[in-house]
Amino acid sequence: MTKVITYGTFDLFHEGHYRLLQRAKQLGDYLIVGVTTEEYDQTRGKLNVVDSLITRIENVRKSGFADEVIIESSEGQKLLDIRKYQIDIFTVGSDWTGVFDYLKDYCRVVYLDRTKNISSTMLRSQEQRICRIGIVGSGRIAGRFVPEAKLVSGVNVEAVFNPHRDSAERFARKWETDFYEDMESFYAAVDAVYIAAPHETHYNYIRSALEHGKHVICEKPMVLKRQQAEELFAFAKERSLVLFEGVKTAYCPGFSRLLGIACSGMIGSIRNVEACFTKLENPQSRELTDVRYGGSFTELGSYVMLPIFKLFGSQFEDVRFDMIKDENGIDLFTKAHFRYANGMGTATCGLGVKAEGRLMISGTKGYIIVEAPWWKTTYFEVHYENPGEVEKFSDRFLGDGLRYEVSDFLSMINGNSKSEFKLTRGESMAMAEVMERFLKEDGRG
Ligand code: C2G
Repeated sequence: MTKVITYGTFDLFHEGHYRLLQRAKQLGDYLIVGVTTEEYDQTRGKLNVVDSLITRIENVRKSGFADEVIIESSEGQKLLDIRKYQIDIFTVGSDWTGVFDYLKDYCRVVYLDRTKNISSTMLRSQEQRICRIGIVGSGRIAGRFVPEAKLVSGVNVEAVFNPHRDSAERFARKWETDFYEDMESFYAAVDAVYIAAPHETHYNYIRSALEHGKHVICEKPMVLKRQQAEELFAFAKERSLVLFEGVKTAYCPGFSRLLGIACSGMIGSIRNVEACFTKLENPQSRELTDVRYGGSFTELGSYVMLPIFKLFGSQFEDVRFDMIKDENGIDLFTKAHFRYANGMGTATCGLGVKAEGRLMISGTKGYIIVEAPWWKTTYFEVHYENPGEVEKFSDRFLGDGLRYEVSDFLSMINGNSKSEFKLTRGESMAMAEVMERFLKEDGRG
């Protein structure tokens, strides 16, 4: 008897799950299905799981393919199960290709093609929509989005769009999605879009996506003019569509906790915030060759402005810029000095000068120091006048961190806008205004 095993969350049971189990069963005579517990999903960073474990087990049973259902509650259990149940074949969808090759020493490993077009669940009780997300752009950032979105239950990365067909086709083949070079057919296939295209194309893509009734999450900087941000947010609101700016730090749990502690009064009244983020880029990169939209501040400014706006608000009294430029006039190292009624902020970023990537929040009773990579907030310390008195905090930041914004995007699409506070429209508009003032002062306005 050939024994087969597979594992999954099987949340919002849909045809992708059904077809996986159907083909898994065909691989042998006896199929064991491991269903993940809530705790294990938490540990491995699978977000937005809607159904309870019991419901998910029931839905697997109802499919009729499982001879036995077990629960998967920890990392490493797969190997134990393969020995315990004397498994001949381990199988899982092809979105995991390579990840479980280590099991080849113990049984055959088969990756079954994942099902591409998932639009709704097969739940007898109610029709749950699976949010079909399309990606605009097929570059480096788009590539980071797919594996992260896969770990958010209830979304399916359906398609990629790029006017350059070969780039879209290559991306689609790698990430097992559909691809489109034509905008209309792309929009027809999705419910929401993630825009990961060059900065200067964002406005037009957001506008057209909203006109087609699609929710939008756009990479930072969303737009480079305040008026554009105001117009797009108003248009989205008018159409009851979600539009938000993807500054991933804003959505990660550790950063939310940091803000909570900073505003709790532990360090007194906040008077100074200094954020620094540098990343030495290849001088031939787009960021360091595009004299119109390139440079450090358009690339990294959103990150280093974020903590200042979150802690002081976006109604700054004044902002001044200092920058180091290369021979083409591209800013290699830029500081934005913000003046508030009762405080000051310094946002420092650089693609051509290396500095310590640190976030420091200074108050009247103490200060908080967050070492690099503070933008993936995992650890920070609260210090006081007494150097011996230090409080330490740590949090998890899973994978590339985009899953948190995808999870909040989905929950906002599903109507609970509790995530709106993480990066408000007002803050995004203020960021667009600062970008606009920077470009104007830099003679690129
Ligand atoms: N699947 C598929 N097509 C989809 C979606 C999912 O074939 N459109 C497959 C997945 O590849 C997986 C199974 O269906 O083999 C269950 O998918 P999920 O519930 O999303 O589980 P997953 O997070 O992929 O976890 O230890 C758990 C395993 O790592 C699988």
